[in-house]
Amino acid sequence: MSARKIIIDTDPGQDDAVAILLALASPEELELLGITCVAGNVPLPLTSKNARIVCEAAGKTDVPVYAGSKAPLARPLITAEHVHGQTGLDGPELWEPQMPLAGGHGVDFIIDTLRSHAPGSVTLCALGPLTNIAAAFNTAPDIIDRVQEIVMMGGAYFEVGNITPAAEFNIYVDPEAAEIVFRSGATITMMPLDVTHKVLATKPRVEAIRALDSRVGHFTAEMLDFFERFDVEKYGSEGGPLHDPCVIAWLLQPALFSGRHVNVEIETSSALTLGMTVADWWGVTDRKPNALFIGDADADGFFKLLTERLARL
Ligand SMILES: [Ca+2]
Repeated sequence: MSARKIIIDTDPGQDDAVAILLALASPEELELLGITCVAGNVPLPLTSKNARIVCEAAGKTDVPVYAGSKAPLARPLITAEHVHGQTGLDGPELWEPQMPLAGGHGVDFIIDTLRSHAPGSVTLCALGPLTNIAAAFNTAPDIIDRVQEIVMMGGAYFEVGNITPAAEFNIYVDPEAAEIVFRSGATITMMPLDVTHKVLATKPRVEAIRALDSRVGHFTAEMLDFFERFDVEKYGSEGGPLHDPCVIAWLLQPALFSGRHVNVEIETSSALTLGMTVADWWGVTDRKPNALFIGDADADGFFKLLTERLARL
């Protein structure tokens, strides 16, 4: 079987970085056509720099990295330095990347790539606010039917919100973009906090990655050392949740996950619940299912996969 073609749309972010590394370590299954960066965890100049640092850490500098949208579609940007640190990648010692940014806008890259490949042959992996993907759908509605699948990290239902009591960060930052994507008719698999909060980088799991004793192993372990602080303090959990890598792990080993096809609508107006992903888990409406809402994961299996793949870099 040939590798599945993917674009990673991202706002690195330590967990984004681990997701990118997992994809770069899996060329048999995933052909990474390009990385498009979006403003989210930190502003665009930092996310587009961090994505290149991650590629350089992996020694994979031939992947084009594009800068995309610098602000949400209709709102001022909200960032999350309180989780990710001032750089977005706090933890390891960072460097100025040698890799240049690819020429052109990330949104144009998404449009051009979907138009130039066979319909149904390119998967979009969305690891940040959905601004770039919504902007691409707005500009070029013809590409929506050409998307194989959108696999995204975002939202929450039973687990409720992290940035507000009701909303998860990626959706809250750009709810209008999320609404466009969820109403687009594209095939969507979502990794909400309900599942990502079960995939915790506990001490023994981080130490297994550090014990790889490679550049990538140390880089990853040092990011996770920093990243766990926020969640350990807030939730009393045993480590930081590896939100975004769930997206890539799903593509590699879907059997690690389980969920339900449900209807998910995005709240875009309420001051109280803005950005909430209203998931009809119990089927109490006649709204048509539009997303596979993942609710559970085999966390040990996930870390076995991650550690084994990082060892290849
Ligand atoms: Ca992210």
